[in-house]
Amino acid sequence: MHPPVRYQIVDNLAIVTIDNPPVNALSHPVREGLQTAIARAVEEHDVSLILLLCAGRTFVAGADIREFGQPPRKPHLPDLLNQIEACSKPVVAAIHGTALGGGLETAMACHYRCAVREARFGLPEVNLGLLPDAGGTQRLPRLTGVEAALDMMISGRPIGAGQALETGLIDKILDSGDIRAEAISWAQSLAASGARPRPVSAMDVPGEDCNAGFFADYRNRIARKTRGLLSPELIVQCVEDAVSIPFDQALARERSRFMECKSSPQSAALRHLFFAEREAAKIPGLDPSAVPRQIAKIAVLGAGTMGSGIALACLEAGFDVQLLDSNEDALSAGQERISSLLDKQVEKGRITANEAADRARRLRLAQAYEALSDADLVIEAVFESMEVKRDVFAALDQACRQGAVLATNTSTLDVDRIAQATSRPRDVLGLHFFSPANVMRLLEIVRGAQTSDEVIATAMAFARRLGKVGVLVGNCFGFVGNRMLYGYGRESQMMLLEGVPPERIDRVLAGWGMAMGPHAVGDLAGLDVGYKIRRERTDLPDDPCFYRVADMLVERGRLGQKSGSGMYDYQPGDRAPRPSAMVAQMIREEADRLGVAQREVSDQEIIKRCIFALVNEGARCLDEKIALRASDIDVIWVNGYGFPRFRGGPMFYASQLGLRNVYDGICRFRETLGDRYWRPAPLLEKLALADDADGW
Ligand code: 3H9
Repeated sequence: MHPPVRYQIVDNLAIVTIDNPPVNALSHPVREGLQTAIARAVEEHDVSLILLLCAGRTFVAGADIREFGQPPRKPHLPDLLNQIEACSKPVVAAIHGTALGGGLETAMACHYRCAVREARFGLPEVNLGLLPDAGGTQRLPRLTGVEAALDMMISGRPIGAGQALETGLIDKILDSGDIRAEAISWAQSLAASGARPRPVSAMDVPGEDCNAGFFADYRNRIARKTRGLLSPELIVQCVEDAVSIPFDQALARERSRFMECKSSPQSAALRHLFFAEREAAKIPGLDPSAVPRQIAKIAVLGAGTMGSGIALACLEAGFDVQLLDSNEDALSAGQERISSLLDKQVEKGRITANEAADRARRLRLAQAYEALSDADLVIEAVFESMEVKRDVFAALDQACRQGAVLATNTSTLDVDRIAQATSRPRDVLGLHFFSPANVMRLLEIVRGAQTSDEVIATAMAFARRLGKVGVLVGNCFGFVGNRMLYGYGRESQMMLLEGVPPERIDRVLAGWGMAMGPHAVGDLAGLDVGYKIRRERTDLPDDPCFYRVADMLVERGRLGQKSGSGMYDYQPGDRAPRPSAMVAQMIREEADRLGVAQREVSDQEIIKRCIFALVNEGARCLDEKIALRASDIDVIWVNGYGFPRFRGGPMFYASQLGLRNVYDGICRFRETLGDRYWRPAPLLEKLALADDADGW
């Protein structure tokens, strides 16, 4: 095995190279190697300056996240970085790729920093429920000023080299393309000019932007985005320390706050998701020789909200896109939707006018299937009806070239029946996007019984190109996400009949962390969508209460925001939901008619009924191999359904609660609410009753 840290002398420079693929994380052997290398360079008389570089594709991308679950081993990163900073010879960091977390902290412990123009710099610990713990909360404000430092640490978003130079984070941008050669020559010029160690810890924090009210204002500004999270508040406290107490004391407090974060359930949940999202890309059993097909031209069929959103997502990823709809009005409405979304992105400064023009130019419109003859991938996004979709796929079979991938964006229907309408079911699969398709990160990739491994590999690669998390799921009604949604929605509907107002259910679940409450979501998505799907199903329970309130609203023309009223009332031009007296009365009368007793339902019960229903159905999906892994279910619910990231997804949350506790809770609901919906899933029961029940 090659050493993770190399040491080399070039003239008067000691060149220390970290080489720990894939991302040069600061694992224990790296820390040890760095400590030894720095000590050696200090000892060697001929060395006047130390240059720190990384091999491979990136500078250090952070501490080794896998080590957070293990007992800490010396040298600890904060101590090592203090040792680097205290070094008697100047230390220069040369950065390429991404300097993230402990990586950027390492660079800040060096005395001088240079970077290639494409390099990026960030402290993304907040995304893992953590805060920078190797002096980052103290050194960054000293270099960039308080506000810029807070913005980087609270958003977790990296900045580019230009901004890093402007804010004082780095000293020089290297332009030649040969980072090693140019960094050596810059380091030598520093040595020749007699550059001295320049510890950041000895600098003053530029204080002009933190008058008395500054931190209070800052907290207010971030309150909505950081709702429910622990680490952002602790980051702000660390930065308050940076401007008010000596460096060493502040460092000790940074450490104790970091430990608080690290041991929190939130951080465990967020770290779980970090690995879960990467694990989702790995498909066990997939033929390793299955090479993704080349995708350049994409056709999207159906120019409605979903179709145009998918088209926009593909344009944003650089594909040529053909939007096809046989209805001319629908087609031009789709095009207008896309161009108005592009305009908005330009207005908000997210893209330049040139980028918008380039995207618009790559969009072509068509009305006839012949236009699809050269498409590499066709994504069907027409009306959610089996009959309609089968007709479409029979026509695609005629129009598309051999080797084209044929995908349906169905959100619930049987992908195999759709595939059977073609002569090439191996090329057919589901690509289930979530609305708005250019924004939502999730792509459920539905494997049909005959879908080839090559087509699955193509879809996984396609999801990556779109910047989405692709999760492979099996074929059944609603796949993983929408199948589980049925249980969640069912309980939120049942509780209405039991006398819980919709606004209370929404408030409690949003308070628990869901991005929105279920009734507000229903109004946003359109209640008619679920209504039509329920009409298509033949396997619904024989239960007059099942989604009764939603059905009544649709039958009264209350479809949600789009019709100006749904579960809630809306005022023109205002999307704020207002409780409706009429709906409250309608629900009361219907409960009376159906004989549903009104009961006191606690906030805890609201949460448990909705979330345990999810977990129970998730366990069935896992048992039936509709989901490959419990962690895939978590990735789906966090990225597609507004499940709070800081709770790690429904299955992780259940593990944290203890599967036995979840099982017991479900059994109690079976006693009070009956066993129609509350039979524990066999897998949950098996795991919960096993002696060592601690996860899936
Ligand atoms: C920290 O630094 C705390 C300190 O303040 C204090 C400490 C005392 N550790 O994402 P990719 C793996 S907290 C371990 O697919 P990309 C990843 O799992 C850390 N493993 O590549 C994957 O493994 P596999 C702060 C890591 O090119 C492989 O590397 N830093 C780590 O799309 C490739 O990853 C961060 O939060 C790690 N730190 O993106 C940065 N990072 O192949 C986290 C990656 O087995 N990392 N792996 O699935 C990233 O954001 C992205 O990985 C990066 C590359 C942008 C670097």
